[in-house]
Amino acid sequence: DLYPNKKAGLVLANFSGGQGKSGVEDGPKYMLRQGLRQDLQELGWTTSIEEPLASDDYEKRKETDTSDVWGIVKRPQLVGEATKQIYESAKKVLERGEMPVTIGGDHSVAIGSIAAVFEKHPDACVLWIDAHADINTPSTTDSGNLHGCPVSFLMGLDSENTPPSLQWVPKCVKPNKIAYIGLRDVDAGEKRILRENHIPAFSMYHVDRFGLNHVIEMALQAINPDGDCPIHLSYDVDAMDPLFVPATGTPVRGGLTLREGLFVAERVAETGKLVALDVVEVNPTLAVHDMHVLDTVSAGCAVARCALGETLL
Ligand code: 6HN
Ligand code: MN
Ligand code: MN
Ligand code: MN
Repeated sequence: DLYPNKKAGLVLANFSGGQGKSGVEDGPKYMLRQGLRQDLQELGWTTSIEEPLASDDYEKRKETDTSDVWGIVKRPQLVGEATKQIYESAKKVLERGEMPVTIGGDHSVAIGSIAAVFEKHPDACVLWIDAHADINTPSTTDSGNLHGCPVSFLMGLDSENTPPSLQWVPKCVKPNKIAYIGLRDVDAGEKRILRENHIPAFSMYHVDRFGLNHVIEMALQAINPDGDCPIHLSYDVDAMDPLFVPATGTPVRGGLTLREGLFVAERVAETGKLVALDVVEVNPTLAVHDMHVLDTVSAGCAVARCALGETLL
């Protein structure tokens, strides 16, 4: 069996402070209401729930956080605290021998989950599935939104400008240990960082040019050439086309189809090396029709089920 112990710890990362729109904090609630926990249990997984953000009202604090007086990035204090809590929860899950499944929330929450995974598995690698590279630094970001920056903190880029509240983040991800698939909206500064660090980055152009199956093989080959490294899959649902995933904060047209999006998760499951999963950026309130909510939430749940082995026969 690919997953011999089949225990997952669902880390509810109901956090929106890495970007400006509210509603993304409700992602976990909607995915659970859609039946995610039961779905995983039907697949044979034992599930536990961690609520790292339950002891504080981060949404309320979001309105009053003024820690951005220190620089251009927004709400570094809030993001630093929330991601630290998520990190502690994911560590607990890993210590129990369970797989952390972190449900966002915006993509800044991956700072916490990935930091925890690298502490347990220093030889891990990251597959980052996204329309965006999320590798802005405090110097390159235009928006100041920290959900556009998690990778740069995890890599220790531009560390002289790391806000104090994020200085706890371990510089754990090396440039040859992360690969991207699905990119189509990458800022100029991010392109330079990707190029200068030789980070394997596959855009929608590469998906069209080579086909998704081959792109996944190239990505895995780049970060995990011997196939023996633990894999952290960080899945931003906006990697998929807004036709299938409309309710997300930074939609970009021309993305993966629903089937392509799920195929990535299935292929990662097939490696037998998945040790952690993030599903982020489901924002139910951005839906214009009820059907948009259902489409988006269902797609997020399907990513989790596929990554945890649903479709493998
Ligand atoms: N996400 N590159 C843009 C920024 O604001 O830095 C967009 C980031 C999107 C982040 O979707 O997780
Ligand atoms: Mn809300
Ligand atoms: Mn994105
Ligand atoms: Mn993202």
